[in-house]
Amino acid sequence: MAENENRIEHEYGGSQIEVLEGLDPVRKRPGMYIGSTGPKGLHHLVYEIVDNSIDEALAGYCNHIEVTIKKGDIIEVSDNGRGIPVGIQPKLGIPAVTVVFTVLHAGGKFGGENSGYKVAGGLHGVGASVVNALSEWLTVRVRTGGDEYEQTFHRGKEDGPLKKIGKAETSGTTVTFKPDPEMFEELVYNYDTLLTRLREEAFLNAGVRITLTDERGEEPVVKSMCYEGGIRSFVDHIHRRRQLEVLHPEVIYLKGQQGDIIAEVALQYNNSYNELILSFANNVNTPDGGTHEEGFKTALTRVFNDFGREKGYLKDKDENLSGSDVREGLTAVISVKLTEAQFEGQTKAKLGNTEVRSLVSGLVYEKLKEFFEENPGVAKAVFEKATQAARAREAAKKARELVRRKSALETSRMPGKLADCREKDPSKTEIYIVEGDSAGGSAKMGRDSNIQAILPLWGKMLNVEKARLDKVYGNEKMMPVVTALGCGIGEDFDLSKLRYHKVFIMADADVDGSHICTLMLTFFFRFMRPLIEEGHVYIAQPPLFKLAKGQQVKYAYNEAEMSKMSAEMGQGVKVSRYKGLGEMNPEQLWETTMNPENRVIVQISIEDAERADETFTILMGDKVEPRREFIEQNAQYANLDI
Ligand code: TSJ
Repeated sequence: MAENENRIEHEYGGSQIEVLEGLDPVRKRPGMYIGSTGPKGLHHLVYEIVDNSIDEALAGYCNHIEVTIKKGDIIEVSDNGRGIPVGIQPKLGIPAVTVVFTVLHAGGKFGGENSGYKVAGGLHGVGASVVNALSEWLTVRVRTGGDEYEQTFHRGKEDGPLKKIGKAETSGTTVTFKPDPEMFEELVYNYDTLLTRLREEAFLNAGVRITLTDERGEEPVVKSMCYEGGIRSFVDHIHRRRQLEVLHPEVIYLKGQQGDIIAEVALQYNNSYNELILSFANNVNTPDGGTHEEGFKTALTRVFNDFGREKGYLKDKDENLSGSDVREGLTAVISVKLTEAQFEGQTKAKLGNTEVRSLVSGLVYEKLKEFFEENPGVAKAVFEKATQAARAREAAKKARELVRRKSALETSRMPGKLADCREKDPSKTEIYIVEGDSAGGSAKMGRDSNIQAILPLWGKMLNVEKARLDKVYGNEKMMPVVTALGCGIGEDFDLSKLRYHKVFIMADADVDGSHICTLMLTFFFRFMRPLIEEGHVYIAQPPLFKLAKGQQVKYAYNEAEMSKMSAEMGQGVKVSRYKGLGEMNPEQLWETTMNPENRVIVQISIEDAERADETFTILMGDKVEPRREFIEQNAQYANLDI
């Protein structure tokens, strides 16, 4: 029997027979183990390896993790921990390190009781063997007990046994791997994606230094991150990056422990109208929240109301502040660490452990109340903010009722500029939201009026950043969008009333156009989030170039495509660049951008919208200098992504 195979006992026909199982299942169904074989899965490989070093750091034996993207998109992860044990694992009779890389789900188990406090673990928590199975080749080097060891693998199978290769002055583990082109659709790593995730890890693990190096260009790009303030620095970072003005100078930090659960909360208020709560369980983001977030929210509302009544901020006649009132302008990071995290929901993005709810709510109630007692100035500022939010909420309710009454009288009239489609079944219809009347005109003439509706936008854009719900109700640019979509906004939002299941934003492929896209996405993100979450929002991609040669006409959507096409078409090809949608005649617009048969569209994910929201905040910020710097740094993003 091969050494790298895993023996699993199965009951079969009353007698026990032994079934051999290696890493083949991983290569047969990679999606089961890493979620996808697209870019997400590719990046997930890195996190799986890094998580092991994070565990070592949490156990208290490692404080530096280096991640390098080498030429050819080869990844190297190195730490200064104790080194993966190289001793023979009694049950399988091979070195523990070999077990880690060749046996499914073996990660961390060999350490027994002394293996330390293991909490890291990605969405799938499957570890090094899965990365090994999905790598064309992988090398592990371990420095421990004064010696250096090495073992190499190809597609999950060892090339030979673990070898001693020399002496070592220090201890640690280095893993180098090349993702297998047979397994992944895309093999190129995105520096920013890795940087964002690793920075998050650095925030969540205070004091651990994480260095990311990109060696693919001419000069290496190095970013080293270490935050002594942990999640406090995280909140501070978010406020700085978004240029938000804070209502109190210090980030409020609360920490508590109960049994083997550790909970940390960092929060600070800013003068915007948005709430941003990021929650993590064992360093894994939980975008759908769960018990830690619930505990936090309940306690926050209770602190405001109890403390507000005690101090007279809330009078007897006043109603209680609502959850959304006390979270307006709040940025919070919640991080819990526990041995047996239960992730729930279809995407495992929600924490389920009930004991966490009471720990977090108790912690926040006690400690935040105490903080407000000791810092009356801060308490006053945040109470004023929450009270104003409550007033705005009342105003929005009135505005909404006004709109409702009006539309009841007018039998919910559609906006005058909407060119509706004939089909009434929303699952078959599309709406194109188009900036500018001239492009709108072409779109109206070029569309398939059976299923495609066109809504031209006009007038001055609503400053989404400064607008609460009540402002949206009176806005002449955004209300037609709200009316045409038919599903309301904010708490009123009802996706079942959506009048078109595909919502396209169509704008010029230039800086202004990308700005419009960003604005619209931000609007949807803030006021109609489920629309994006359920995948109804798309961006139409008009071509950038037209190539003509005699009767032959082709369109290209980027420079590279244009060069390639131009070469293919040979001599005498005339290339023209479209400056805007308005330059296209209706037939061209239909053919290149709106015809479902051959158009190029981009479906917007919640992450895209979140990024737009962040970009937007920076673009609309009051301070001019950082804005220019941001645009310069993100010029590529502005042109390509939106
Ligand atoms: F697993 C892995 F290969 F993916 C990997 C593990 C990759 C990298 C880059 C680092 C590590 C790793 C593992 N770093 N540090 C450790 N530590 C242990 O495995 C270890 C060492 C000693 C003991 C002990 O009880 O003495 C226990 C453990 C779990």
